[in-house]
Amino acid sequence: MERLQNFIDGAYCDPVKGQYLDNYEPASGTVYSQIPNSTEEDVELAVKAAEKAFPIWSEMSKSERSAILVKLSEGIQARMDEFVKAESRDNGKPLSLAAHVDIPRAVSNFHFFATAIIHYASESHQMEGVGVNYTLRKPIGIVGCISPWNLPLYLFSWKIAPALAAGNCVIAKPSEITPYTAYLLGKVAKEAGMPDGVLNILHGEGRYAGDAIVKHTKIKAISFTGGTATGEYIARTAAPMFKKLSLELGGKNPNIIFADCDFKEMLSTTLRSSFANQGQICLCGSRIFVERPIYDKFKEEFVKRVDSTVVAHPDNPDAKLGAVVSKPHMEKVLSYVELAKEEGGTVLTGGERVTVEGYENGYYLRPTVIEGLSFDCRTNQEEIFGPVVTITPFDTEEEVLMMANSTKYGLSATLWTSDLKRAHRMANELHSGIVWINSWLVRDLRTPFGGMKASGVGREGGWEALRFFTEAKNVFVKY
Ligand code: TXE
Repeated sequence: MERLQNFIDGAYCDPVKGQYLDNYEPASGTVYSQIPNSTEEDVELAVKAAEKAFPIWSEMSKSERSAILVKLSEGIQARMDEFVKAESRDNGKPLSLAAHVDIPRAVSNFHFFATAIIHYASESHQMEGVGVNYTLRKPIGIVGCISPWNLPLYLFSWKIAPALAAGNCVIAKPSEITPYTAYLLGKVAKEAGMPDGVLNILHGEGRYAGDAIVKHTKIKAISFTGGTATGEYIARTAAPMFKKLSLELGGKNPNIIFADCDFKEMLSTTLRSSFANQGQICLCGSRIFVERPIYDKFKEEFVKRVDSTVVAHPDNPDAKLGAVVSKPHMEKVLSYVELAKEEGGTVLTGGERVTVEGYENGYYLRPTVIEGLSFDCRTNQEEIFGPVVTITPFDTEEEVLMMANSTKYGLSATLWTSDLKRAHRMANELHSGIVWINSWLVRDLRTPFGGMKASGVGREGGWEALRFFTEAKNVFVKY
């Protein structure tokens, strides 16, 4: 059985206490490797390595750091096939999705921040006749990056790239459910010439390794992506320590469809925004609101397309959906289908486990569409994070805005209409950090990324990320 290792101080190493976790392959439901279940002793080793490396890394010129991050980006690109297979095997997503989305985006994340840091400048404020202010934006020091299992390397790199570019040393922990691509990254960083101790990658459960990172007094900022409940726990722990916190949490995103939309384009995009990555993207539009005049037409067309969606082994080139990430998560999603029925919903299609021949123990679910629920029932208020959407008709803008804004979340929203005035009006009123009009998941890495309310605190992307990973210092000089 392959045993993964932590990557600390530029070398792979076993966990100090010798504890390991089983790592499952969702497509077959079998254990295929083991990972360190790291403890505070491992975090301490990583912090010591990061402390030693910080002067070297932070005093490097931006262009030197940039060059190393470009090489890191190119290193992943050169190993595309290895990373794609590893990601798909670890997460259960179709190989095609890992190949077209996950790993190319990880390559882009490193390349984007390798170039952004070159242009990252700070301000100066002139006080006529008195003096001049200049702002220094210096690296924080040692930062912690903790990421989830749904887009493993994509979100892992989305955090560590700006942290490294800004000159920080990083203690990073991927999800214990999908550790493999982060594990591979260690050697790529080494080969890219990253000094030992700059990037430290630890594996293990959030309650042990994750908690130890959050609690360590020398780790001055935490960038976290994951569940809202976990984010709340981390905030309670880190707040009294006055750590900088970036929290990217859950979502329950509305997909609002007006009768005047481009129906064909809306339908094909809505299939993606509903079920991409088995619905395990916090940006998925899981609550679909359809203006009444086209509700029946939408329902008939959408359900027909969902019915013909191929759920198969991730290696199958026809697979639109692979396996969901774990058995507990599969059971959680199925429990929400049962809840929906109890709340009065009608399952129009899906709602059950799929048996894929030869992989009977894999975690496969049919994409599911449910109608007839009230907008404020639990199924429509709580995050399911699986291939399950609800559809609900509406009559007026006011009504759909009220329903869309009724959850505790505020991450993203999608809006389909040909009426430009209505589009701007709605975008302005929706409680979300991101609004896609006549599109979904179009991403410009320069834009502020994140949500409001229970979807998180702070923003990632572009200058937002570089500002998070630096401390601003205002210096005034008298003439
Ligand atoms: O989250 P968890 P998961 C959300 C998504 C879903 C959840 C799925 O909505 O609810 O994340 O990811 C570590 N101290 N988003 O189940 O359990 C854990 O080991 C420190 C939203 O993985 O919160 C893992 O590495 N760390 C997001 C990471 O936290 C702890 C996009 C996430 O685990 C910890 C993706 C603790 N006490 C998923 N407990 C967005 N908004 O972009 C756990 N961890």
